[in-house]
This record gives sequence, C-alpha cells and structure tokens, in this order.
Amino acid sequence: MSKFFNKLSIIAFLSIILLPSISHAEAALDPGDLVGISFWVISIAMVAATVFFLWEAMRIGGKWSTSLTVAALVTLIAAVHYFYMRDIWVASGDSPTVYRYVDWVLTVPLQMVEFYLILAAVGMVAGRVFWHLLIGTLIMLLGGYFGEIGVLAPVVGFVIGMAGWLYILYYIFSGEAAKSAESAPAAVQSAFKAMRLIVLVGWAIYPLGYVFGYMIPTVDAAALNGIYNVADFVNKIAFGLMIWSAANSST
Ligand SMILES: *C/C=C(C)/C=C/C=C(C)/C=C/C1=C(C)CCCC1(C)C
Repeated sequence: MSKFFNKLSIIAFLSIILLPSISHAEAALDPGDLVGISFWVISIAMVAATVFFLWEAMRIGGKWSTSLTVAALVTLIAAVHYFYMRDIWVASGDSPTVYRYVDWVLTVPLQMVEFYLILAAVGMVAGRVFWHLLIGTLIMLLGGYFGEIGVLAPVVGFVIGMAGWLYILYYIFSGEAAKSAESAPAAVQSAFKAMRLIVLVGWAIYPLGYVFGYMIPTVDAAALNGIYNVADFVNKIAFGLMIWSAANSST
C-alpha cells in the first residue's frame, strides 16, 4: 500500500513540475524542421525515462536505488530544460545556449556523482574522486560556454573544453577512479566500464557538435543543436540504462 502511495506522489510531483513547460509552446512545429522535431521527441523521451528510472529505483531498491534516483534526476532536469529549449528553437531558430549550459552544469556533475555512488555502494572509493571529476567537468563546461557566447574565440574555448574532458578520461581510465574500481564486484565493475565507455564514445559527440556549429567556418545553429540533441539523448538515457542493467543483474 505504501508503495502505491509512493508511486502516486511521484506522478503528482512530475505533473506539477512538467505541466507549465508542456503548456508553454508558442509556435507550431514545422514538419520540415528536423532539429525542432528532435527537440520535441527528446523532451518527451526524457520525461518517460524519468518515470522509468524512479519506478525502477523503488522496485529494485537496496543500494542501487540511490544511483537510479540520480539517473532520474538527470533526465528530469533535462526534460524541463528541453521544453524551454524547444520553444526557443521553434519560435526563433536561435540556439538556446544559456539553457543548454544550465542543464549541463547540473546534469554532468550528477553523472560524476554516479561514478562515485556506484563505487561507494561497495565501499571502494574516496570522496576526492568526485571532486577531481567535478573540476574536470567545470573546466570543460566553462571553456565551451565562453567559446559559444563569444567571450573567448571559439577555438580557445574548444581547447579549454577538450582539456577538461581529457582530464576526466585520464581519471576514469587510469587515475584513482579506475584503481578504485579494480577490486569491485563484477556487477559494479561492468557498470563502471560501461559508464566510462559512454564518457569516451558518447561524449565525443559534443565536441563534434561544437566543431560543426562554430568552427567550420561560420555558426551553423541547426548542425550545433541537432548534434547536441542526439548527444543528450544517448548520454542521459543510455547512461541511466547502464546503471539500470547493472542493478538488475546484481539483484
Ligand atoms: C547531459 C549532458 C552531458 C553529458 C553533456 C556533456 C557535454 C560535453 C561532454 C561537452 C564537451 C565539450 C568539449 C569536450 C569541448 C568543446 C566544448 C564542449 C563543452 C561542447
């Protein structure tokens, strides 16, 4: 019975948060606007993923429920931002850069929390692992943001952003985070490896979007947003699904 009420309160909570953004649409979507359609599809996919991860957090429970709840927070934050970004894009064709980075500055650190949590759940990790990953994240995002809004030359922002990302890769492939994972149980290790593969392969889509958007040779808002949208879909939903599948295989 109390599980039933938990679920009811999740539905009420999601409706309160998401309804204003759902009803906010100002302009009709043009059938030829593929980027606009991708904004639409992904905003709904983020809502669906949120419900799924929350539900599964309660069903699976135990030490995995925190990780699954954080996965749901990532897609929830993204869903809200996608509703606003979609409206800006559909109404004006402009890149919703500020909203995009506000989303990232919240969701990327939460994904770094995930690395910490899956290792901490088995007692394998020091708190400084999270701080190192957070610093790498902030350098990456600040470089990208200042490059995109024109405070830095696009190429300078790009180089700073790449440096932050490479630091994260170093830290999870051969730094302390990697070493902490070595002695973890099989399910934790496979989740850790799948997650860092996403940070290597899935995250590589973002600098690609930046290059096509700003560096060859003029600003191309459609390429930029189309590529970023695909990247968010992969890196927020697939990332959560990796955790979900590890949780399932270990319980
Ligand atoms: C949910 C959102 C995620 C996982 C966002 C990730 C963003 C990146 C990995 C961005 C990376 C960038 C570079 C590596 C260099 C150029 C600038 C950025 C910020 C696009």
